[in-house]
Amino acid sequence: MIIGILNGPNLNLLGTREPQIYGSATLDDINTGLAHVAAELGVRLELAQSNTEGTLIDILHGWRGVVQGVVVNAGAYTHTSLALRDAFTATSIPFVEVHLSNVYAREPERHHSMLAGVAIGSVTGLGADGYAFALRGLVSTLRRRA
Ligand code: CA2
Repeated sequence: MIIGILNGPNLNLLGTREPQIYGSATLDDINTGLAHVAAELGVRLELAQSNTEGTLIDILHGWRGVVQGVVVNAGAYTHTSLALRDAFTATSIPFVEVHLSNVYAREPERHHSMLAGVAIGSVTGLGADGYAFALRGLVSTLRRRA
């Protein structure tokens, strides 16, 4: 099984600013942790990050028939991008949404997710650990469905 890990805008800068909101782990740290979990679960990972909405959509299109599921932190596009939601539904790739911060404890404009309604589930507010929880939950859901 191959799982895509998709990160959106500004997440390439993790660990450099606002550690009180996003923690001190860099995206590389998160991906290294995920590689250990993937090895334990016996799955392979495809890693991608982009600051551009269209590129995130192109990445998803390219993953059709390649990955069996996606863990996504779409950053601020979570709250705005109908196009990204359409890309998930158009590709039929099952996914789990993850957020480092508890978006529901933040500004109202972060309370709505364009993706949550078509996701398997969401993990929010558990910091970098949330990615590992999302990966475990995604893989176990896909295996149960198979
Ligand atoms: O909590 C999350 O994971 C978010 O997806 C992060 C997004 C934010 O727009 C969402 O509402 C919640 C922002 C990512 C910004 O990343 C930074 C990285 C380094 C320094 C500052 C911000």
